[in-house]
Amino acid sequence: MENKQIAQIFREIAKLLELKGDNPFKIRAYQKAAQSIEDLEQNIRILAEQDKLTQIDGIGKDLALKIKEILQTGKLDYYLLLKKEFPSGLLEMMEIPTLGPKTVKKIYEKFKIDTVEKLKEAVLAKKLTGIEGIKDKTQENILRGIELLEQRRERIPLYLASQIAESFISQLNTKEVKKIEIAGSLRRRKDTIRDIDILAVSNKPTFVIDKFSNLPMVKEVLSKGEKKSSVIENQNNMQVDLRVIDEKSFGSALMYFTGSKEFNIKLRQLAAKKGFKINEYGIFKIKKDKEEWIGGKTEEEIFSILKMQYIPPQLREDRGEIEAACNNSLPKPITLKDIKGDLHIHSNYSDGLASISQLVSKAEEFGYKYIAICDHSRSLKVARGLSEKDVYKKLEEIRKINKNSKVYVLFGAEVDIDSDGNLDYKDELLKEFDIVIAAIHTGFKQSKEQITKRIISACKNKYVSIIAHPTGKLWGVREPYAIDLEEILKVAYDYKVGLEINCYPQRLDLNDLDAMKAKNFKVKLSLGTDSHRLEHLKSIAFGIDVSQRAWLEKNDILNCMEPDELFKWLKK
Ligand code: DGT
Ligand code: CA
Repeated sequence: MENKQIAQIFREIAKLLELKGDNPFKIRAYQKAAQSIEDLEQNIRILAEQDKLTQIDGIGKDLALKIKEILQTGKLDYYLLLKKEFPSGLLEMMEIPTLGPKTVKKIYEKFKIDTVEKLKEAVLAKKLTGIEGIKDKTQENILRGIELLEQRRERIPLYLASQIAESFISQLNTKEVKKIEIAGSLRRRKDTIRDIDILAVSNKPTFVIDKFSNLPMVKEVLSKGEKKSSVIENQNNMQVDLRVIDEKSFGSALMYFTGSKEFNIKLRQLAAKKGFKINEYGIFKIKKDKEEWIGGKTEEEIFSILKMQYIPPQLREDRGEIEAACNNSLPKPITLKDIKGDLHIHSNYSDGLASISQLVSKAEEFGYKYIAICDHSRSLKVARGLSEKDVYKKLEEIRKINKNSKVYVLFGAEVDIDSDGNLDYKDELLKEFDIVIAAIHTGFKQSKEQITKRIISACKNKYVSIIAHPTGKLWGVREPYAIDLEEILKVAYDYKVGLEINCYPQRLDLNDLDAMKAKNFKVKLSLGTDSHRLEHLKSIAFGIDVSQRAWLEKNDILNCMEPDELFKWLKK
């Protein structure tokens, strides 16, 4: 937790310095330090005690002192003073994706607007006029940005909700608690989560409920009874519910609160047809004038009484899984063991931080047989896209590494599709790569027809193997751009192009439903973490979640192929 708090303070300092119009290098230093601290796998307090803070990437003497001050006193004077210079609402206004710090400052100085709510009112009333740089179009953009921010408050992405849930569970998992499990959409591994549902078994329910309601990360208690409590946590203002359940009913409660609601309704109907009743307390046999409790301790027991296969939580959406479970034909879910490699990684040749050999060592830990290093192409200057010359330099290094590496490195590129549908490298260069993934990084506002056409023309290039993050969605920052997925899937099938399930936690793109569509069009899916740091490789787990929810099996996924098979497929 301390790592997170310190990272958050540094992030806010960076924002406040931006508001002040301070030195960009200083701002960048705070952002970089925040990221490094967030990615640390060790507790920062331990590093501080060993006097090793300056070994962290981006932490110099000054920042090390500031970290020590926070660890020793719980606060940072520099930050508190900086905060006093501006109303607190301005920081929140800066969270609006379309709004830069300069505009926030101008709006504040001219209109005294200092909260997101006041800003929304002003934009809706078209009152935000007379500022240089704010035109009608910008007002529309601000409104769209506010809507994105509101959505961001409503549903939280899976990775953040998981982190929050884990921190609750780790603090509650004491000797008084016999069992504790996550339920709800988080257990189903949906890509966004509204609230977190936790179930526990304990002989001391009041003790557990009290402990939960008083945890340090609880900002507000919404309600508190003997066996149930609802709170708001302080990191993302998420609601977290805890219910203490009788052991005898734990399976049925877990099933009920895992949902989905649609799944529950359908299963209840099926049970009724077979002469049973199910609810959160158990499964009951219906007899003439009474009902008899016959089970509910585990979910397995309930499925078995209903004579059906166990349905993994990821599938419980009423998309045909109940029927399949009755016919013994559920898909066989893939696991990390089935993944033979990661097909979308950035190295320090472009905007990644790790070198190719560091990435290879990390890939060994995952048991991978191959990885594809797909750095950005020429035109994407913000991401340090590679010139032709650098491409060849990279090829040389990869050849050397492959001479004695357990993990085979595929020489790859993430090639930009420009606004007319042309690729950023010429065919003569594209043919050199083992794997080319093509992606859109600009012109998001084009019409559905235009964007679809761009992607289709990339599919038709014979060197393109995969379309990366096909809808461009970036949680809280950008809505998906409009595409005609079915048209793209038809062409992708004809030209033997795979579509990516980008596993980057803010993306998850394609999502479950779109990946399911791809499967129905017999188009292969490719799991890529889009890693820019070593720590990102573990995001493959989120791609596995999407695959499971999409009913994918091993032969639908490119990275479940053995190396030889994959190389053959890539040659088309
Ligand atoms: P969300 O919106 O991300 O929190 O999604 P869930 O699925 O976690 O929904 P939530 O938290 O409202 O409820 C948790 C589970 O409780 C839900 O998946 C199924 C069950 N549940 C809630 N309301 C009902 C209901 O009215 N009928 C039935 N059968 N089940 C319900
Ligand atoms: Ca929920």
